Amino acid sequence: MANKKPGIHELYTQDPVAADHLVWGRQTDPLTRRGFLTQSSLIAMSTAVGASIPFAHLMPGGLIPAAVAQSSQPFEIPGKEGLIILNDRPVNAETPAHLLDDNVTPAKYLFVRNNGRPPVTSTIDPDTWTLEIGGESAARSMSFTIAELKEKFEHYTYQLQLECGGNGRSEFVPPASGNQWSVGAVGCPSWTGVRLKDVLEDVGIDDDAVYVAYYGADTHASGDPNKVPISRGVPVAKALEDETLVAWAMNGEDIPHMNGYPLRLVCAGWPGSVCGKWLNKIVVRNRVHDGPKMTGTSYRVPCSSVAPGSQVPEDEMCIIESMPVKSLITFPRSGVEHALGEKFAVRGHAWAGDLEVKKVRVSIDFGATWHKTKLTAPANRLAWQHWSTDVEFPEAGYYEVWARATDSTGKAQPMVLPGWNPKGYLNNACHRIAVQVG
Ligand SMILES: Nc1nc2c(c(=O)[nH]1)N[C@H]1C(S)=C(S)[C@@H](COP(=O)(O)O)O[C@H]1N2
Ligand SMILES: [Mo]
Repeated sequence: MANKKPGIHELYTQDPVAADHLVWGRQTDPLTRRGFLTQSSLIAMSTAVGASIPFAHLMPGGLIPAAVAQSSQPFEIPGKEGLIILNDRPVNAETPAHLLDDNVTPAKYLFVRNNGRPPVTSTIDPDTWTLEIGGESAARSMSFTIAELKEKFEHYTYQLQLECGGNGRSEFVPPASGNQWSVGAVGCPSWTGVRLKDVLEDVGIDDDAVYVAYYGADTHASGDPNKVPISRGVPVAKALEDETLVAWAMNGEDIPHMNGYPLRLVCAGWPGSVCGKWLNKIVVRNRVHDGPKMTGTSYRVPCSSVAPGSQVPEDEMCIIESMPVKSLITFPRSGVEHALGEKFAVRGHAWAGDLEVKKVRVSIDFGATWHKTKLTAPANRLAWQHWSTDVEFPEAGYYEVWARATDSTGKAQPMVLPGWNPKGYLNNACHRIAVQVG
């Protein structure tokens, strides 16, 4: 991680003073905030705006060029639209809640969470791409081309939700390092592929198998070819569920490059990090997998709750399994104006990790009273569900609409922040939108 170079945006959101120092070459004058771009940062800045900057010598220190700041888009991600880019090295981008309104998330609106450098598009050939199966508890080593997977095993299509374990991280206090996701590191496209269980049955797995893990073709952010950016896994039982897919298609088309083209694992309901992108290897392990991002504080939370800001010993951290119950308000967008007396239609989705959502309720009085909504059944297991209702406001003024889902075991979302944890995972607090009624 030490060698990882953050982009301009990440630098400025995380530590503006240090960013100034880095980009502007020296500490800027605190009064005038005027500094001097070094030659190399001038080049970086020009690259970011896509042109030379004639008056660069007059730019106040610490200024993020408006072309970059106003759009909050340092660059475009091919095939994506309207995403908020949180980091450009590696690329991490989330979807504003109102763009997640579709029941099946379109490719252009699926968030991107990269831990390293994706394989370069020109090096990816779906015809020669192979998936290797191995590991100490695989009965043998085998390798399949995508054509062989398609030919040998039955195809399945499921709508499966994907949510980053760190979704909602930006709200934790004290703050947790990492991408400052708001609510949009989630989506629920439809995936087509073969069942991992069918592939593993064909290869054969030994009785001592404990975990099934993935490797992908992306490389470490530091550029070190000997380092793996991420390799995570799940216990055998989760890997062998009907809905765990080795997928080559999303919404009936090739998977977008940034989401794992040409092959990815989709193992829904758990942190998105178990769904290996650019999938080229599966290992069946005789122990809990120990790849990068499986250990330490990565995708782990204190086994029992701790005071915010605590130091938690490693052996008291537990691997995150099923994600907690959660919901989103996807219509209307926050900040909307509404005429008093007219019905106010509100809707969104809800999901609950391995479980189903039993009910979603909404409140317009900061959680004092709750109203029922109409909730649909999931398209299939591990797909998000849709809820909708009409709300009436008693008088003009500022309101917030809060949504709160309850899972099939009766557990509801917390209205505010759930348990603090060192890396800021599992924030399933109620989503809320602002409404001006006039
Ligand atoms: N090979 C590989 N797989 C990966 C990752 C990665 O960086 N490399 N990121 C993981 C994480 S942390 C998440 S949340 C999901 C994100 O999937 P998406 O980018 O398609 O939305 O992919 C997972 N699979
Ligand atoms: Mo993630």
